Amino acid sequence: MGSHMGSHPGSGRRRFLTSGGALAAFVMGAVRSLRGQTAAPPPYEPQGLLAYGQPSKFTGHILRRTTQRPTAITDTALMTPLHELDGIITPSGLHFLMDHTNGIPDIDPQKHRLMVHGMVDRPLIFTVEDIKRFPSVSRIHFLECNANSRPLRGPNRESVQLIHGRTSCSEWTWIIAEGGESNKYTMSIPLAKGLDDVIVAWAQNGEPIRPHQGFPLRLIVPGFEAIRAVKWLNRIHVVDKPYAAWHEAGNNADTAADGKGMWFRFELGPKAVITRPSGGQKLPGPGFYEITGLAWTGGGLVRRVDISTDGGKTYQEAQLQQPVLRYAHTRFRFPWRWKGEECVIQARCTDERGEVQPTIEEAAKIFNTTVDYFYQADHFNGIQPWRIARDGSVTNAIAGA
Ligand SMILES: Nc1nc2c(c(=O)[nH]1)N[C@H]1C(S)=C(S)[C@@H](COP(=O)(O)O)O[C@H]1N2
Ligand SMILES: [Mo]
Repeated sequence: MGSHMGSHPGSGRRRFLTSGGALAAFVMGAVRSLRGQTAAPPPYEPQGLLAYGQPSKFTGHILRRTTQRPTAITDTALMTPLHELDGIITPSGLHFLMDHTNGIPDIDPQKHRLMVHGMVDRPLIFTVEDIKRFPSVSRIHFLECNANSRPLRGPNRESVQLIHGRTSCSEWTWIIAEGGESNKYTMSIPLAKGLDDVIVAWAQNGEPIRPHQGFPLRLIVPGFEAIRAVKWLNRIHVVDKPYAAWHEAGNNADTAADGKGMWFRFELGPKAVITRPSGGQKLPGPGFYEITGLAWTGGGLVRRVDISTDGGKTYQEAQLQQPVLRYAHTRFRFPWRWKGEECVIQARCTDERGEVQPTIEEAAKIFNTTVDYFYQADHFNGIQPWRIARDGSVTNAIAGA
């Protein structure tokens, strides 16, 4: 019966409904499987490591890392090991973590509530189960901290993880924004964006969102700096002007070339980062290598990525691996033969708006600052060069500059 219906869904269904023979067979089948169920032993529930699959013990070095020692009440920053990963999805346990809070709240989803109030017809309060009853959709989106990719210098700032690891990409499941911790994390988001594609997510990579990422509910604001993506979401207040809440007033106002503050500059610029070969790695000898990495943009789609192996004098187009998705990491690949000479490799992203990722010197002009001052810049998207020495070791060519 199953294959019959599968090949001709419409007519098969009609025949199934009208044919007494088929119906009789279905009822008998159901009785048989019900009997089978009552006789079956209870399912075995494995414990500990078997109940939730763990990585190989030989990959224990693939961990989030930080440049600063986390303290009880200040920022916690853990960076994704981009150089150890491939594809476009960040495993949930390796998603970067950036908190301006006093610890990860331990929220019981049964007790959690989401309130929507302010300029709405009537205020609404949802449980997590209410949220999950709405029609849902899942989409792949990156998050990137406004502080990512600062061209940091110094001994601990040599790797792609510690420079660019404040970005990760997940499949978020969501329906159609204050956090649940004690110091009231509040963010403003323009209403037009809210009605467009801001999402209340309840799942990450197919399972409930991890506590570090905002369990049980978080906001995702595709393409905007991740500081807007409120975790442990419990309140969406619809208002007619931005709040300039404490966390956004001091934290991320850039200065434009005319000297004015650029508050509420939400969208991230185009960026491509070579993850392999990258700082701290070593090429064992001359020969074939694939240059690969990730590109993304707050402008929507990555249009192209170009690779230079001569420090930016010439560029060639890399391959973009499918799928190429709006506001998602895009994997690029470029076949390359290293002849064993010293060289500088770098990647440059162009997005669908036609915006081209600037060099560090160009970025300094855009942000009206000097290259030396950049270690404090937000939204930094200058091109990151990696130097390959004759012995194959790879270092940050900004740090060495
Ligand atoms: N409630 C709450 N939401 C928050 C934060 C926070 O401290 N509290 N940090 C923000 C910042 S600065 C960033 S970069 C992202 C980081 O998301 P992640 O920790 O899931 O990677 O969450 C944002 N949402
Ligand atoms: Mo951030």
